[in-house]
Amino acid sequence: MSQLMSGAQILLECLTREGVEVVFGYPGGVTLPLYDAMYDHDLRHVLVRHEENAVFAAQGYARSSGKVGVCCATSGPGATNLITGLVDAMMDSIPVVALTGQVSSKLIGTDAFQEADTFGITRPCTKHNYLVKDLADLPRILHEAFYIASTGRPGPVLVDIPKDVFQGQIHYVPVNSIHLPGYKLHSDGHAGQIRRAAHMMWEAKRPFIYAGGGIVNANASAELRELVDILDAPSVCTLMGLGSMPSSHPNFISMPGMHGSYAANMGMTHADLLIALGVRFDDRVTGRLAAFAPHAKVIHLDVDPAEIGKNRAVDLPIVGDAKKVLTKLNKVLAEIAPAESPANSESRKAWWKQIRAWKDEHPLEPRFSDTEIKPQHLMHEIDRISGGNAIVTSDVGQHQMWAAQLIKFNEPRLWINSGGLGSMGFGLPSAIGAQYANPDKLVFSISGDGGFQMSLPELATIVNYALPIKIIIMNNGYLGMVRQWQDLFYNNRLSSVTLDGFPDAEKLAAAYGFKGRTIEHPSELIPALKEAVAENGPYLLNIKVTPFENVYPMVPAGGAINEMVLGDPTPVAVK
Ligand SMILES: Cc1ncc(C[n+]2csc(CCOP(=O)(O)OP(=O)(O)O)c2C)c(N)n1
Repeated sequence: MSQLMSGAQILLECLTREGVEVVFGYPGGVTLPLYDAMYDHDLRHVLVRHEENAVFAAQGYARSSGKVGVCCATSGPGATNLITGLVDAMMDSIPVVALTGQVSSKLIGTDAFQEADTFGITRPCTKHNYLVKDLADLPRILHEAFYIASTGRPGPVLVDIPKDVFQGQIHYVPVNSIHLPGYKLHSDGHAGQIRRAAHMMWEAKRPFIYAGGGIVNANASAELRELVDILDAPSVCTLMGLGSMPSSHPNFISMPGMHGSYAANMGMTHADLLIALGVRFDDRVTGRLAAFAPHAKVIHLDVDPAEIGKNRAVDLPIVGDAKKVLTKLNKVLAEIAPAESPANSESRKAWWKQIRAWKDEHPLEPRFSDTEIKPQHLMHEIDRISGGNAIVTSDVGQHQMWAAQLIKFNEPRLWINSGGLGSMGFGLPSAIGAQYANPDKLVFSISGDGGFQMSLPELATIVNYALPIKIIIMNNGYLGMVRQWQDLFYNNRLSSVTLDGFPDAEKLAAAYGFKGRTIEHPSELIPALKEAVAENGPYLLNIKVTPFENVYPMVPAGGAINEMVLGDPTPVAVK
């Protein structure tokens, strides 16, 4: 028997049916009916301090758990504050459902108080969006939103709900099936192409696996590892894919690209077969596209057909879900495995010898000093204390690149950062979502002194919800990554990159009711990290590091990825 319910109650019922545990949000005038309904409901709502952080927190929840993250904002400024986070989720293919309030239906188009065209504004920055015009459509739309956000190539879906839709009442009839004839999922992969790919993989002399965030999204890490083991091929993971190969795996090389390792970039450049899995040939990885992997045939597996050939022409496309396709591929590879393993062939042996030589020539290593804390030293110690098992969220800048280079991950979904959009302010709120999804895990939030100050108000949220996040500020006194570019490409004319006036961390944390401190000597680093980890609650550790350290290797913008600056200002072009 159907029940008479308000739109707000129906929304909460649909969220419950979708298995939603928590919504990150901020209320306002038009969402009052929703928040009133929440008063009597079990659904947890985390009140953040800015809507942008609601969507970042929802992303942290989604990225660390694989479930859909949910955020909520009021109309007008509440909704527009979500934009950066939505674009961010779109760029990194993160499943998020954003619920926004809208002015009452009859006021739409009248420039009503706090009216913004959320539907129009968010059209290009969501996978799909809806404006609910009729309460009867609300349950269907909500379930479709979750389905679209989480299937195929994941992404953000926004549902804009006018106030009268929240307030209206209807007999609620649960929606049990989804019918979207225009939304086609390509999941299985073409059997012929999979077979052809398997042959190419066995025939290659210098195969190289290039795995990305698509592997994480598809929960296909185990299948990726199996593929790597079958082929005994070297493998890199992009910034978005880190963790999908355990960092300790002998075939794992590191991250490729602008701040990737020498061996990763040289491997890409000299491979004769690039096995691209859930990647999008991002310019930060490829460098100058015309010079990228010039000797390689390319196999490209992606769930989104629009990615095939977008940046790099491919020799063999496979459109499908990475988990399903890799399962089939691994089976075919085993079936057609040559009697004489190619791993023993002279060319494969020579390939591995070369890769190892590149690794040894320029390894990614921490740097140390007796007098100053080197940023790399900091990441090295975080790595040691986390043992590859902690969740590490990062902000954007130099610290992000050093963390990606030097912190190891045993599993996917531990490394959480804004890859595509590169949104400063992401680190702290995404840690909130990640800690919420993983209450028993150790969570480090690493930010620069710049990015931290973009999301600093969330310290209150962290305290309110007793989240024991270890907040690490890599404080170099500068907008470090911008300073680095001004140093290297603008004659060190440092323009508006100095961050004076950073607050006393101990007092700042104390003002919010928890512990914090500042350290600046290398001898303090390990004890301070241990103290932070031992603390029951959150801890704010402000770490003053060498101010003028640059991230290397570095491929200058527009350069080929084998033209790395390896710590010396002169580019080293390697054949
Ligand atoms: C919202 C936003 N604004 C500006 C930038 C451009 N930007 C990229 S890195 C960076 C500097 C970051 O400085 P900080 O947070 O101190 O980190 P560091 O590079 O020193 O590690 C800036 C300004 C950005 N990525 N995001």
